[in-house]
Amino acid sequence: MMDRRAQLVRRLPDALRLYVLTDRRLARGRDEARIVAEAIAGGATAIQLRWKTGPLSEALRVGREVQAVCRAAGVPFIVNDRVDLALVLEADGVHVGVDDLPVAATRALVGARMIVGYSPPTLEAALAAEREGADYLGVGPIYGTGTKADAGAPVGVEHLARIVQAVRIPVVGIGGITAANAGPVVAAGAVGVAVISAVVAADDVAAAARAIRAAVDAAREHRA
Ligand code: TZP
Ligand code: MG
Repeated sequence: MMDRRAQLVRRLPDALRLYVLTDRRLARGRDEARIVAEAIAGGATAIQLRWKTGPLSEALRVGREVQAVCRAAGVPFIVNDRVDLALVLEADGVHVGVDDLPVAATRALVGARMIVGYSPPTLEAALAAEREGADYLGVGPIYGTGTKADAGAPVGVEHLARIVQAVRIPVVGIGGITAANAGPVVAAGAVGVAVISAVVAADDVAAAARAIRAAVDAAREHRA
């Protein structure tokens, strides 16, 4: 019997086609569980609980709700930043960046229990993260974005392509991605796209997810 992480790792190239990250500030009063349910109805294939404001006890409560929605749909549930929260929730994965615990320390804490994602600021950091046990990478910001204040300047799809070619683990692009510009991200070799505002802030969350998913699937089809 393959363990849970091994099964997830094998599914990752498909599970990361449309990776939707929550953001309470952009949700216009709609709660995370509702946004996530609608995003999944529209075709989101992975969900990340991205909690930047408010107490962790609240994150735990919201995380349980979001996780239940993901479980019912068979969609991976990944926790951003907080390894402790991911462990308590028994999430499918945890995603860390330069301001969080390093990949090696994260892997040491979660063992083989869950997948580990990382946001590498450079090609060298991408290679190091792969060596240290990251299962996938999120590279960005690909395009300009107002969602993450410290995201830095856009890195572009050429930088993304260089990382895709250098590592064996799946890579998603993130930052300023919409249905209109997702194609080039996938054409550069990403398995999919990670999105916040284009889905979470949309009037019709399901329709927004559906449009981006269609763009990703079309670009993947074109590449195959
Ligand atoms: N990391 C790099 S850019 C970004 C993150 C979390 C924000 C992505 O949000 P949006 O609204 O899809 O540009
Ligand atoms: Mg982080």
